[in-house]
Amino acid sequence: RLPTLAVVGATGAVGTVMCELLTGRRNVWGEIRLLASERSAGRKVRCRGEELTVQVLTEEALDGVDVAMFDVPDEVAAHWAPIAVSRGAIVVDNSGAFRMDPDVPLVVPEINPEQLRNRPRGIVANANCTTLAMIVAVAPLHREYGLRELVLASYQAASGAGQIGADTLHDQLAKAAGDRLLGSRTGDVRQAVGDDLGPFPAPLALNVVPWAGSLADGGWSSEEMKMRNESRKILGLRDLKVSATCVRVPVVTGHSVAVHAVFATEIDAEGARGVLRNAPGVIVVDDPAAGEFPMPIDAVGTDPSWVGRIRRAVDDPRALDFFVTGDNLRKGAALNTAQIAELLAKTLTA
Ligand code: 2RA
Repeated sequence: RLPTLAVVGATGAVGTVMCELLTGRRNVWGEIRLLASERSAGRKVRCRGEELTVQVLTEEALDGVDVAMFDVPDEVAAHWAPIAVSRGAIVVDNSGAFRMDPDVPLVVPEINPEQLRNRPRGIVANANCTTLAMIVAVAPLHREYGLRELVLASYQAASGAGQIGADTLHDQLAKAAGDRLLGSRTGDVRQAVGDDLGPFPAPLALNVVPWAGSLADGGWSSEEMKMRNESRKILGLRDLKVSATCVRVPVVTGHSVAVHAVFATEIDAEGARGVLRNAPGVIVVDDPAAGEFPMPIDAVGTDPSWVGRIRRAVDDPRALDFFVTGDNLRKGAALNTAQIAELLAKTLTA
């Protein structure tokens, strides 16, 4: 019997991409069950060529599920994931509820798939989308050169804040369109965009907002702390120095990160390019003379992390600077979750 899969949170921005991925990827599942809140129940969603009706998430709806992919808010995951486990499922959770739990592995299949074996709580966590885009490129460089420090600046897309984030950006762009004074001394973007800021603390259209997540200690944002803590856990480097500045930019989908990585040994750009060309889940797009850079408009809808602008730091032969872009709804969320779930399916059917 092929395992039964549940998609919990099937109608959100990430859940929708999960259903698209299940249609396009090699089929390893028997029944697929789509679950969501009462608000979305009854909706019809095409998945794997079938039209499925979204059911309400209840304890009974989880019965018989072998693997459950969760994409719901932290508090919903914290409540429902243990229930799904108690009903017999292995949960792959895309929220932040369990990522730093020492009894929950934080898995990126290209980097630490062996950690899937040890899951005392029956839950496997999926990393934050900003961490994922970057870590897929950083890990192979770490294996080759020994990572010591990361200094990061993110350029995060609106859809990282969910469908409401993408909708808010489109609405604001529509309100701002055509007014050529906007953004100049005489054109007030705040006034043009109005009070509806959606999930963002300031207008995103024609702007960048150096904030994502909630306020953490010392003036850091929760998103910045996630980049630090999750990088340490995934790479198994408890003392890795990480400083991140997370910034929201007016891009619909595709998170980017400018990376300054310091290694134990000297590194050169061509050697790093070679390592990255051979790394799973990475595509090198690095020909500035030809105008080729990794950018969200090209990376959206694709699976890999796109890496470019690779150069050795001028002032430190052990440091490398590069730019990485990935689809935050795919590798940053739905794809990594699906890859983990597929590895679990393999062990269940072996
Ligand atoms: C964001 N990383 O982009 C968050 C969502 N997981 O807002």
